[in-house]
Amino acid sequence: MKLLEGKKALIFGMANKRSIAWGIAQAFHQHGAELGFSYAGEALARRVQPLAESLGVSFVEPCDVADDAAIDQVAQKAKVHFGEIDILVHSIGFANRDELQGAYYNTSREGFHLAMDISVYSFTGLARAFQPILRTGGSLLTLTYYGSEKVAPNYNIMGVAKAALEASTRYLAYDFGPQNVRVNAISAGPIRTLAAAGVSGFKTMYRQFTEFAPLPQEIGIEDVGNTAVYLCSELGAKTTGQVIYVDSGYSILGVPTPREKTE
Ligand code: NAD
Ligand code: 0WE
Repeated sequence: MKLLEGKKALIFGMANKRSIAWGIAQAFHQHGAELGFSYAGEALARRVQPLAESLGVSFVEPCDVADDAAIDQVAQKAKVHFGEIDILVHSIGFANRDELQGAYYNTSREGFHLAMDISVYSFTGLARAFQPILRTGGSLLTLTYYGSEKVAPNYNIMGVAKAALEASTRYLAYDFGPQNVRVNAISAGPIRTLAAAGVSGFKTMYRQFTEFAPLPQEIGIEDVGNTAVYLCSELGAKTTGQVIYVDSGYSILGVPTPREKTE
């Protein structure tokens, strides 16, 4: 059964074949959606173009979400290419690498602003720019992480940013409700992507994840893709403003404990 037949989806945040955005793109494609991709800058074109071609995607546009004019431009181009769209996926996050280690209180004002701008404001900015061409029954979707709710050592400013992103999801859901556009977030467990590469402590956390989680299974980009399909399809009708967990149940734990050590 194809759940997204006739729907047009624009996906932001593709970097390479490990990107969560790519997992979502593949799942949407399998479910019959017509796709468009946007990526951060020309440095990524070489990686994104072949992925787009492999799914027959012709709308592939750069957009630095720090730039209002760039957001307006991609919205204008999408209007020309698609007319209206049904789905917009925001799979973007960024903080300075040096703020993702050590004490949170060392976050600089500039680093704080940058992380909030790229990881939080951009979702709201995109929502505003695309509002006129979002079709009724459509969906906005963003990606978040459990470090928004509980302390994940080193996640620091990104945890604060994800908390604000989740709050934005609720306010946007309220705003877009009358237009019958739903707004949700997927909270994914740790996945080895570019954004996780070289992050201090990620390896340990990744290894422990499957020892602790209710389901002793790693999270893949295809798992996030499948949940994105459900949320953005008719199956997700009446769900808006929510954070849906794709985390093998990790977030239900009060006392994460390695299973080997339980009797
Ligand atoms: P990724 O590196 O593949 O994707 C992050 C994307 O953000 C990249 O494509 C990058 O180009 C883009 N980006 C950064 N600055 C930008 C800018 N100024 N303009 C436009 N795009 C910009 O890594 P990912 O893990 O797929 O991350 C996607 C989302 O998923 C992020 O919001 C991340 O926080 C979230 N997430 C990741 C994990 C994980 O463990 N990997 C877990 C939960 C949530
Ligand atoms: O949201 C993320 C990734 C966030 C991220 C990662 C980087 C690394 C490279 C944002 N900006 C940058 N900037 C860089 O220069 N995740 C959920 C993955 C992640 O990142 C962590 C984690 C987890 C999990 C950082 C510290 C601790 C845990």
